[in-house]
Amino acid sequence: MSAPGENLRINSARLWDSLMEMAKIGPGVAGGCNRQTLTDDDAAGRALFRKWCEDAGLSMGVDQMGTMFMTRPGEDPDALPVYVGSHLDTQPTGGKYDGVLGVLGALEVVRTLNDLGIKTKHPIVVTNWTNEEGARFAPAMLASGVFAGVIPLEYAYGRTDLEGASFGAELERISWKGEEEVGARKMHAYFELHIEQGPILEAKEKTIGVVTHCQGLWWLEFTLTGKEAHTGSTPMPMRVNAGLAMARIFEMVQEVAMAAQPNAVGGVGQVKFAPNSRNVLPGKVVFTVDIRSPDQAKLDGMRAEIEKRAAVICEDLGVGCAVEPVGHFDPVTFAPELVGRVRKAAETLGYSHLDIISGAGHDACWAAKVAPATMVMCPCVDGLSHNEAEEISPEWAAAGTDVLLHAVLETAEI
Ligand code: HGY
Ligand code: MN
Ligand code: MN
Ligand code: MN
Repeated sequence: MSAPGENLRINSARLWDSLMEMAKIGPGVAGGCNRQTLTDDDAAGRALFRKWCEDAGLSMGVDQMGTMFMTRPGEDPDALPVYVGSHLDTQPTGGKYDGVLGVLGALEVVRTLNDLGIKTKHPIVVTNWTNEEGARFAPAMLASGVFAGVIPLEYAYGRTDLEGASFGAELERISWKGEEEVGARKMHAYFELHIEQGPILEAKEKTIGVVTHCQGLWWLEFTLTGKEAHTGSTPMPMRVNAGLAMARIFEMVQEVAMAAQPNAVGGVGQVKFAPNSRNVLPGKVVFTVDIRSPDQAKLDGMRAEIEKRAAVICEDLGVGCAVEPVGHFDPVTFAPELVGRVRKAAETLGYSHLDIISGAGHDACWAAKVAPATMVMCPCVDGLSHNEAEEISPEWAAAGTDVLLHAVLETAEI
């Protein structure tokens, strides 16, 4: 099928209006969004997205993880669909575009095809994956991980948030537990548009990221056991200080990640002290170490070194140390044929572009396990994301969605 012409573009104003409308649901306190997965705000965002899709003639399917599949029929009923999606859930202090651009960009592709009366051979399925962020329920990319057959459904249902609510109960509570068996759907291809969430494209003044790979990840949940005691009257030598062990492990993770440069990262975003009282030494400290690299050996090597050195740190302090991997995927190579279509689309449309490895994880990483998959990226201001100040320009949003339109159309075949 010949590639679509350079004049085929999406409706940029309509896309931007939809982004701004969705951003009003679960607003943050500083201009971003707090639409965490399976909250009432998430349910409201899902309802709005469903209305927009049904107004565009799409029919809804929902699987047992609550993932929304909105189908535009194809001319060939036997042709496997082309899936195009991302996620509507956000971080607690998230931006307006992380995930949302990919879902509403996919909807804009369909809206544009409707405007032009373009029919495709393969159906197109606009997809909203449940719990991509992993902020409330670890791990990230939970629903797509179950879809790819890597994470068991029961394990996912049993995941709990900091208040002890379970994923399965919350999915029922907001009435988004579907009947479809997770993973029963087969994909012809999967595309995901996403903001870069890093500084490279903006710094190199490139409009489109042609995503060839995504770095791999480990989330290691540490549970350190100390002895609760008075912070005032307990002599230093008598302390079994889990908080001190935590601090030394944080410093060590930084050291390991810096020693693994140039393509490695490591850090901690969440810590839970118990009893979390100012004048009680913590009896329990729970935190998740997040390490990533596009290099498999480096990724697994960092994990081994961190676990080994953490055990020594804790032994020195008499602190108990348990580690549980709560998230993992290996470095991902996206489908070269689809990557080539993204690159060609950027060239046809006259957008500057750069091959890039995704620093952040995405549902595309699990989709790539079960189908040819790839991503399209656009820059974000100062490379900032997972921050309410996350910002992109309407031009970047439109450019990314134009490229998505062309690559999807070439794959879904007119
Ligand atoms: O953690 C990630 O990379 C994604 O933002 N969930
Ligand atoms: Mn995302
Ligand atoms: Mn994110
Ligand atoms: Mn592995």
